[in-house]
Amino acid sequence: MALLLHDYFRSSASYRVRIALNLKGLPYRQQAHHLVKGEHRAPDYLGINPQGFVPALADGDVLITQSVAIIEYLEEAYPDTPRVLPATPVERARVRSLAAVVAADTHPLNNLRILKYLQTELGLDEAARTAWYHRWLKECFDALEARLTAEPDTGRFCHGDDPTLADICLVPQIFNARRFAFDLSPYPTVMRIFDAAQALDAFVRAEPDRQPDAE
Ligand SMILES: N[C@@H](CCC(=O)N[C@@H](CS)C(=O)NCC(=O)O)C(=O)O
Repeated sequence: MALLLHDYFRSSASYRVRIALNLKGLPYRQQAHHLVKGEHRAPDYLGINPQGFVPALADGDVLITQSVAIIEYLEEAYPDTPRVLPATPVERARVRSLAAVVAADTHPLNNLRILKYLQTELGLDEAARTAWYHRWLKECFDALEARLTAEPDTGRFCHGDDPTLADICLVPQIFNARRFAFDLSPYPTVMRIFDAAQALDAFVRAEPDRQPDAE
């Protein structure tokens, strides 16, 4: 089997790639790197990804980092698999734009190294760190709820009736929100789409607690 995913069960960026691989029916092996134990900063892993992030995907001799780049690679390198980007440039732009609300503008503010920095360098206590986390989740979900409710291309999923990159980014962000006790009740459209995604085996199998390294 050619595909090897470097991941961690709780990593939402890795979770995105697991969903995409499952939707595409591409078999893959996993190699876990325990983030809390700092295994992603070990020299051997920095040789794979000098940024010290999971995920990274090895496809034979090809090594790709950054979850959205990995998913777009899979889309292009395996064109006979189910698509996670729609057909037209306008539709693809909408899907990428929704995905970027999570992947570009929210997740980078709330990942492990930022939370560690707030704690160890800025001395913020747990309540302040949670307030930070919730602050950026609120901006994210307020914007997504407004867009997904108003825009006519929203369907059963974020875009139409099939899952796309936008849903792939949304679902792990909702898992993060729940883990940090963020109230999702003001977001009925977002949660309707979440429920639609969770009805699919490809999303369920990618869940953090179902991974071999889950604790
Ligand atoms: N933009 C990157 C973000 C990757 C990322 O932040 N990964 C997190 C886990 S979700 C990580 O490895 N964090 C390590 C750290 O913060 O020290 C992607 O989409 O792949």
